[in-house]
Amino acid sequence: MFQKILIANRGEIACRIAKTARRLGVKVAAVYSEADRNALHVQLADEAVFIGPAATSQSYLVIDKIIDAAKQTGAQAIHPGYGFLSENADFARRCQQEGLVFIGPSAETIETMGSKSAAKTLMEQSGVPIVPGYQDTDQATGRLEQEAKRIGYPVLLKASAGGGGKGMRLVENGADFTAALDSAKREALASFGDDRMLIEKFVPRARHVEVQVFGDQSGNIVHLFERDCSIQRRHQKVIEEAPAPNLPAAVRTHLYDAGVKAAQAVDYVGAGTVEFLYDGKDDVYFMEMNTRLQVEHPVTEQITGIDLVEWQLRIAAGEPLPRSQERISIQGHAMEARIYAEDPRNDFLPSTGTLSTLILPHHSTRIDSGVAKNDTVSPHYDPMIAKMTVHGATRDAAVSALAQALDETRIAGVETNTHLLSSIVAIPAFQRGEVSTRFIDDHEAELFNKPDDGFGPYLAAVLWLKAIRNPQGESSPWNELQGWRMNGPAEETHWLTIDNQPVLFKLITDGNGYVANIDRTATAAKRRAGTNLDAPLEIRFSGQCTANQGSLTLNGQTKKFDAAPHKNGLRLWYDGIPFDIAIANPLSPSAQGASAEGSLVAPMPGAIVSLLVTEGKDVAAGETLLVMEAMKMEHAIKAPQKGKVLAFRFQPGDQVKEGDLLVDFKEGS
Ligand code: MV4
Repeated sequence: MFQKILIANRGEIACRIAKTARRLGVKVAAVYSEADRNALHVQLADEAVFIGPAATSQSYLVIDKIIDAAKQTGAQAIHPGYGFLSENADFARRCQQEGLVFIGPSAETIETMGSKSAAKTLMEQSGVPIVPGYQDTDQATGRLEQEAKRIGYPVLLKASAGGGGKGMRLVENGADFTAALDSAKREALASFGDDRMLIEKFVPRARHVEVQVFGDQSGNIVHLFERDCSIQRRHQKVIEEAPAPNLPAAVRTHLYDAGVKAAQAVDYVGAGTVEFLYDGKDDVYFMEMNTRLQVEHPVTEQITGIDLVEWQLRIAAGEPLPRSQERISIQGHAMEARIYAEDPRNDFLPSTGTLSTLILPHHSTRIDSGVAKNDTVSPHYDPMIAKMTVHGATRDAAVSALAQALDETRIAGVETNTHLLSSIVAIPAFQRGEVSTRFIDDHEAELFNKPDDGFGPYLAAVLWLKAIRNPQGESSPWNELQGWRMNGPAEETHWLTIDNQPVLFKLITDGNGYVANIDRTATAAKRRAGTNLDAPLEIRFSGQCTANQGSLTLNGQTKKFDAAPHKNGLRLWYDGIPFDIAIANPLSPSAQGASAEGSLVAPMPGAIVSLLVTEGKDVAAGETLLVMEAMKMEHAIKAPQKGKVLAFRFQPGDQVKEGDLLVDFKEGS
């Protein structure tokens, strides 16, 4: 076994690899960028090497810096984790030239599998089923069009160099072919610098099933069963499980056989994943092979009891596969959910900020995370906060455990997909194992509808404000804003923002409860409460609250809630459902009305991609003014209302900070 390895990664996967290495008595050297000085993966390592600025192109992706770090620390091997340099054939080759062990397959294997068309051709020759299609070198438009017709519409265009759905287009009929081809090629060229295309018959409502394989240096190959990763959003997996539900026994056997055959065809060494499309009936088709450890490997670890990183290290060190196929078996069912810092209601835009609250379940749940409370989610890296993996005797048990784990999660300071994940797990079709790649689209209404929040969360927020501003009755600067009368019922005032309007809550103690008197002019509040807009709004309620939890009784119903500071307001989990409530500062001018400027600032740090209108131009509400790129995604900045673009403050290529004003804009026309 190695004495020391270098982990060329960060975040949860770097932490996960470090834990296994240390358990095996292998010393761990980490690398870290400027943004990661205090990161968990650095704390878990025996030593760490600084490799430069936060931007990955200047740190984690620089081959020379990683090789230097390995030499400097005397590491014998490099574990690339996933992402970054993990599927970079040049890097694997360079390790070899420098006398370092790359923990993964050969550079040739990485190269072959890196080209979708080369991989498909090889798989076809090796007897692995592939989706009927065209993956040859002749890329003339006429030829591609002719092949699409032969295959039969609908077809899917895929970038040969691609992945993650980039450069992918569904073409329903011949009339749309050339336009779709042009746009797919353009996207592929921009993303991969390579616009070669392959064409496939479209498999409707496909499922994504993948086989975990392992090979050793003597040519032995085994599989560790399959995972189902069909629940995805924008080609990003969000829930994975093992084994795949509702998979007929014959399909399962066929799948393992195809996975092992694929690995054999490239003399596979180490951990690999062979991805297949399953048509939901009798057929599976090879899609691609990932020549690395996958994010979702914990579900396989849970059902097999095997530490996949340990196997990777042993195999890279020259040991044989630790177990033969007969000695690898499935125990129960495992499910993983990925918690991301992103906003599902805003097109899954990544959300940066400080994890001011981070409470993850600790009973019967495996947590893989690379962050701690008060760490920041930066725009430079993948916004995954944590993976939670549960294991049950049956799939039903795993579903319940995952539901509970998600319900116990409390994160504030950034937006997260936690509630979306809870909603997915609550859908009966999911509970029956009826998953497909269209699952999130098919259940959009149930998954994204804003819950009917009524007035409860706002009154809970008032109780919370009361608790944090005056915990033991001592005075605080906030109390100075509050009315005070010598003889009369105690009256407090609290401001909250409802539908972008500041709303005044006057709170009068009345017996064991309170009467909230809500500002007559607060039309948004009244609309929410469903009252006559002219009537004074008085609500009787009772409840109690500490700094982080409370209960509220309204209309005879009592609801519990948890609360935490969130950005400039608070996040409430009212009856288990998260609500974000902004606290209005009655003294600030922006509280006088919704700020039109708000949407013309950079929502996160990034770079300006393009300016879409000329300065001085009149624009309609919602018209896209410019495009910026942040966290590897393009984001359109739109006119908040009808108006005129006076000036752009930045040019394409400029870097902008979160909150930077991007456009001088005049409302009206
Ligand atoms: C497909 C497909 C249907 N038919 N190929 C490939 C890359 C991946 N991110 C999406 N891919 C698909 N390839 C054929 N011939 C459907 C998808 C697909 C998908 C696959 C797995 C999981 C989620 C998906 C969501 C949309 C489309």
